[in-house]
Amino acid sequence: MPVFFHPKSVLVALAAFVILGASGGDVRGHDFTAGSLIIGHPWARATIGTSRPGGAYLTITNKGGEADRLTGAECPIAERVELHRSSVEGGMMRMVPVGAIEVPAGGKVMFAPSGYHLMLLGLKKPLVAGSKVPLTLVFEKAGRITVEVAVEPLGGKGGTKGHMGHDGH
Ligand SMILES: [Cu+2]
Repeated sequence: MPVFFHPKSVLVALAAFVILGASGGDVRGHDFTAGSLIIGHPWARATIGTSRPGGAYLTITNKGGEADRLTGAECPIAERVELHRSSVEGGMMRMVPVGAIEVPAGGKVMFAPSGYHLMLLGLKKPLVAGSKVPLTLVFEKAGRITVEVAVEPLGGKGGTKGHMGHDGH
């Protein structure tokens, strides 16, 4: 007698494998997909206390044929979230609030300590390394996308120099 698998049980086994494969893995690789937008590895640097704002970073990839715009963000542990851009002017790191950030069709926008970032103002509790914080991104077309921001240790990426301009908040 040949061994016989019911086709359905094979499908179920395959589906389980795919789900496990997608959810496993480390925090650094976490991505969130909503429509044609992919939010890649949202992370924030841990804060000491709550007196200074937190900075959150991610990449937005637009696989669609239409441009979209990030117009704002919300975080339950911050009073408000602002979109900022850091730049070096005359040897000084400064940052300016930006109203909206365009994500071109087929393009990618990278947030990093020395460029675009999301500033978490009025923290209600510190950002603790190893924890995850929900963050809702608001897009003009795609609407609201909630992702989980992985909090990384202070100085974990690129040191703390990029955040010196935040002392004035
Ligand atoms: Cu900032």
